[in-house]
Amino acid sequence: MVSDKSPYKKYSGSAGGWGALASTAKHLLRSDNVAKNIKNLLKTNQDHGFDCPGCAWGEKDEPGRFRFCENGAKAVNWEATGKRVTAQFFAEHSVAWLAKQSDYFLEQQGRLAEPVSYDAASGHYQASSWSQAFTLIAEQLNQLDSPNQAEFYTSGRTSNEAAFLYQLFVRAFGTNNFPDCSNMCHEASGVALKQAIGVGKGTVTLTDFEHADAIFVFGQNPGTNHPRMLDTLSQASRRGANIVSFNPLKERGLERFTNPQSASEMLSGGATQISSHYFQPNLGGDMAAVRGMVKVLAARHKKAMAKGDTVFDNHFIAEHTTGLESYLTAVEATAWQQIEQQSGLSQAQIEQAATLYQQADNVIFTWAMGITQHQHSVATIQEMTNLQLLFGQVGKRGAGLCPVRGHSNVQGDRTMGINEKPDAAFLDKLAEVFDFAPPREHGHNTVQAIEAMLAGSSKVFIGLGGNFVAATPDTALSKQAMGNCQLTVHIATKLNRTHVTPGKRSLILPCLGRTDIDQQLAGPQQVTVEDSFSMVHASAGVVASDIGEMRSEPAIIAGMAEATLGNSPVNWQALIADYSRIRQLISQVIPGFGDMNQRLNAPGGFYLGNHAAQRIWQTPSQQAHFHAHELPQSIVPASIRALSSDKVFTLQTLRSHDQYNTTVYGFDDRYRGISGERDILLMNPDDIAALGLSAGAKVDIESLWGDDIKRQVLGFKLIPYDMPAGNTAAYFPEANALVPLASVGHQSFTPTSKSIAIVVRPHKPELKEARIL
Ligand SMILES: Nc1nc2c(c(=O)[nH]1)N[C@H]1C(S)=C(S)[C@@H](COP(=O)(O)OP(=O)(O)OC[C@H]3O[C@@H](n4cnc5c(=O)[nH]c(N)nc54)[C@H](O)[C@@H]3O)O[C@H]1N2
Ligand SMILES: Nc1nc2c(c(=O)[nH]1)N[C@H]1C(S)=C(S)[C@@H](COP(=O)(O)OP(=O)(O)OC[C@H]3O[C@@H](n4cnc5c(=O)[nH]c(N)nc54)[C@H](O)[C@@H]3O)O[C@H]1N2
Ligand SMILES: [Mo]
Repeated sequence: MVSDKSPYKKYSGSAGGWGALASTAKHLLRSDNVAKNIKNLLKTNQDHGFDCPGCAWGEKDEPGRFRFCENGAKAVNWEATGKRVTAQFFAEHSVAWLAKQSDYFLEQQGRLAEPVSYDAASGHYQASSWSQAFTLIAEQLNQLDSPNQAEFYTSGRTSNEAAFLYQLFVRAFGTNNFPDCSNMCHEASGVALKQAIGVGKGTVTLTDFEHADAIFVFGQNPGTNHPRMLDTLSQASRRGANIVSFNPLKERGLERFTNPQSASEMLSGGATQISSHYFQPNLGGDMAAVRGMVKVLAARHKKAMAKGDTVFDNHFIAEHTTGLESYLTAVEATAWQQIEQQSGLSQAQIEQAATLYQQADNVIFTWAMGITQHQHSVATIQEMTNLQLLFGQVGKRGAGLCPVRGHSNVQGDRTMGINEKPDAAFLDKLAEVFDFAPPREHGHNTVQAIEAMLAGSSKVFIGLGGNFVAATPDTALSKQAMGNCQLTVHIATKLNRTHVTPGKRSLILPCLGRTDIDQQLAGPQQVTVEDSFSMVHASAGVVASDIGEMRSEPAIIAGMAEATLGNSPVNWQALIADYSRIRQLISQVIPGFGDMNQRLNAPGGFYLGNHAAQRIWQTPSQQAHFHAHELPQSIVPASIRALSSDKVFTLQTLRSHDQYNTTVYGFDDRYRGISGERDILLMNPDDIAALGLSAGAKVDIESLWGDDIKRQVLGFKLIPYDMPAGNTAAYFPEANALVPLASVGHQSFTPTSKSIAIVVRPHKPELKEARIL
């Protein structure tokens, strides 16, 4: 689809292969710690090594394989840099100066090495001792009118041990204000699945992929974001399983893959085709597409029943589900015209997808951000679940539902209680084990936290990892929210945008990363994480870094807790001496974690179990639920379209191959054929022509929301790309300035980062930009 005249060349290679190895080598050699980094990579995801901080895909316990991918290598490499950001660095550079530097520059400065405290008078961060830092935090927290005036953010790299201690500290302090990265990520999956099947997690294990006859991949770019998943998919493809992708963009990793672990593929220049079928729906069109598939299958079922045969799994439906009738009524009432228009797929294409589905005995659905970051994401995931329930594809081998998580322990953090809406049973257990009254009132999610900080009602922000102002929507507003706070505290490995957007007072507290050896009184410590398949396993750093003043996350949490609460409800420092004591507490509180310390010794860790996978439905009715939602009227509401006389496009904000969320490793997006730039807008070539523009033209992008805020980014380069007309794509975090804070998913409150209404105009250099990054 990219024309020959375009300055952009399609990537001709397969995903993975020599291109990935060459890139891995380039990143390794560019680093200043080559030998150490190679040692690190060999320990990635092995027993007695650390869990890859790259993503939450699982690993089977097979000896002799290396278990890292190109992008995991980048993540490890970036953490293991020998460069250090010291108090001296901050003496040389004011916060105002740092705030003008790029995200790439901030990241490049190296590991944060010493605690520092912001001095508003001089505009610099200055050296601080750990005890001064903890004292300041305790003073500020204890002088609040209410514990609900503080926000405790978590990013999903945090270990189970740190997450458990953090939630205990915060609840003992008295609030459930736990905004976390999950609110911007798989929240919709958790909400939708909990209502439908009683658990907010996926139902499959890695072994199920070996028995699936069809794997439907919705809204996900594994070649970049879960590269180890390509290994699993290519094995399934070689076995003859159909892999059916739904993605508006042609993504190379979903097309073909050369496994760097396969000598024969590498040497022969061979590749495995990944997707047997590739459908390109409109952004937000998946619910309509699945509704269409069900419409086709329901008609076939009706016919079959008339002949005494069946298409659906009647036995499963009768025994395990409720709500079928009203769902099928809703399906019947949905017109093909709406289905085709919203999905962007023809009835014939949808029939083909339905046939592929019907022909497979065992079907797995996987999905990621292309499904979860829309207004109707919960409804879409429930629609996908409905289809799986109709065929009894939940709770049998080789089949099920698989939300592919992002951050390497985002699922575990939730399991440990990082949740602004904890359930009563969990709070009861905390009360029983620790003998205090945890707060019952629901706390703030990420968007509500920003609103509270903007309103001045929340005054302290503590961030356990992450990069809040760059990751959240409406960049200008999030920065203002952060600046409003009395105190902002950042527990982090690397300098980022949030740290140079301080509150009136601010602390940066440097912590150890996954790869570092964590030495405590009882010796080197391990922590645990949970992957997308509910496997809990140990992770222990292997590198004796020059850690300077860095402390582990659990130690920093214990320091804050002790200063704020004293030795209540636990002796915090005693827990830090030996993390197995934290795990003993986890065993007492969290279901499924009994005997955690012993069970960790099993190779590959232990499986938490999943009631839905056993067909035990922990819903109020004890049944799995069909949900009957109406399709949205349109993806961009008519009232928003009416705000401009220009053509309105839908914009998704996504990741390039050279970034980890807000961390920019480089400026290339190899598989999409883009190099050396990030301020780009991918667009269908016919749309570019219809705008009277050509490939490479610079444009200004404004989003439409209907309030009095002007949200625009300027001077983005148009790149023609194989995608349906009317849809566009730009990189996050640069395009975050376009995402309106109030535009969130129903029930999930997730910012709608994959469906933003925009207008695109030729670039006018004299305009002033809303983006402040
Ligand atoms: N290297 C690397 N690995 C990562 C990350 C990273 O930044 N870098 N981030 C981690 C995190 S936190 C997460 S959550 C995951 C993210 O993993 P992904 O969800 O793969 O990440 P995105 O780049 O947001 O890609 C979204 C994909 O969905 C498609 N898409 C967008 N909208 C729609 C839609 O409406 N329908 C359909 N069918 N498709 C759509 C896009 O074209 C794109 O291919 O990756 C994790 N792993
Ligand atoms: N427009 C748009 N916005 C999005 C998304 C999108 O697709 N589009 N995706 C959303 C998603 S899925 C997510 S998950 C969020 C991500 O939001 P976050 O999790 O907040 O962001 P990250 O970029 O992953 O955080 C990177 C920072 O974490 C710190 N860090 C790294 N490792 C460690 C560690 O081991 N410990 C500690 N304490 N700190 C560490 C470093 O300082 C680094 O700068 O962004 C969301 N925002
Ligand atoms: Mo994520």
